[in-house]
Amino acid sequence: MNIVKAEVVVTSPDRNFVTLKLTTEEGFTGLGDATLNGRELAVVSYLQDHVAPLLIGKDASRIEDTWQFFYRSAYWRRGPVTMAAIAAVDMALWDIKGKAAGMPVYQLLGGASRQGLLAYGHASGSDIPELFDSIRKHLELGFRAVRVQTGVPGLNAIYGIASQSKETGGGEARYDHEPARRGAQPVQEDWDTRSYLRHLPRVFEAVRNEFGPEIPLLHDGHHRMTPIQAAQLGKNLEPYDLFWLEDCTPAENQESLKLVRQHTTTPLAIGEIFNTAWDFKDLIRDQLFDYVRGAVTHMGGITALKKTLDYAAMYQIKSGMHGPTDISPVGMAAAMHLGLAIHNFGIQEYMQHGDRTNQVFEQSFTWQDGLLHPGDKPGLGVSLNIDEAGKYPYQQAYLPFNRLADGTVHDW
Ligand code: KDG
Ligand code: MG
Repeated sequence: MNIVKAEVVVTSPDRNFVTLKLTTEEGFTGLGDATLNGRELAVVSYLQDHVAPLLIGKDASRIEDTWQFFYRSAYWRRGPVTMAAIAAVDMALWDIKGKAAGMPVYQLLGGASRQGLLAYGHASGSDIPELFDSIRKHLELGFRAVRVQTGVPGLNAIYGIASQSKETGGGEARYDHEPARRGAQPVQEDWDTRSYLRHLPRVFEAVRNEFGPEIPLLHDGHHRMTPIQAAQLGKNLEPYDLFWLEDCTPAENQESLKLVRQHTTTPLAIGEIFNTAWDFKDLIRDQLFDYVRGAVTHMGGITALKKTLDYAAMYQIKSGMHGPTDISPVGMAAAMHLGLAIHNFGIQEYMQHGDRTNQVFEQSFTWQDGLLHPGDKPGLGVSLNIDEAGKYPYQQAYLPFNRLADGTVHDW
């Protein structure tokens, strides 16, 4: 089952996506997501210049061997660009294996461990009334768990708060709407940790009072706290029984989680910016967190993330795979197949792609009663409409960044 064609498709329907498409001599095709938000073209070059030529003539059925070949033969290990490229190859090979076997990928991974995947949506508001409206809307949409992000008095623009985009001309408010971020320079936002730490527990108190104790609530700290600030926040949020507090400190300093853990029982999620099992290894062994945030797209694919999650399972640490809209529908499908098969599934992030994205990527997943299911089409269940993709060329876009009131750059 040799690979005869390796194409890299860049498209920007609602935001930029990078997709690897492999074709075998029998005519099977496989798709892999290689999207690295804000640095997309680096992965395009890595794939086009260094990976695609080596794929031609390779046996598509040898998934593990191909993974090891690309990881080890590069010599320069790890890093988001390399691992997104390897992830795309790995996903595409699983897709092909599923099509060749006539089975959905989750069957190849051991079959379903549950009926569907509990998914959380992103509720947000610049103030409490707006936040309540957004939570209500998510509950109406069928979400059974919600992430809560809120504006902070005195700050103009912060991570995770929906606003209306220029392009939708005042249509539905979304915080991820990339056209607002398109341009030659990243957008500057502002930050003040003390105001945030004072404000957030009041918001969660109000949300629990309004929506009751049952609904799982999540929050993303997005790497903005020092260890002691994170410890303080985790402790102050304990009465509101969070499902998780995510990325409370910058991930590079893994030791910091020891300090956070000593002070709070609020469950911790970490690792959406990690890219190998090695980034998680010591944290898992020391039981310093509760949910693995790794994305199939950024962790080197299904093969690598499954190994990490199997190791995490030995410590009762569960999955919480990253699933914002910068993970393409192909990457989301891969996450759903993996999440359905593993025993230690925790929750799946699900932000819902826009209509144009859904026209470019035809998908077979279902969303019912708050649960996602990848569907039963052979492979990953996603096909790429090349004509539609061609309508939307790459657009320069960056993630925003933060400055404090005195002008200091801060984690975003
Ligand atoms: O590309 C960056 C986003 O994926 C990230 O900011 C989203 O933190 C995020 C989340 O939890 O979805
Ligand atoms: Mg996050």
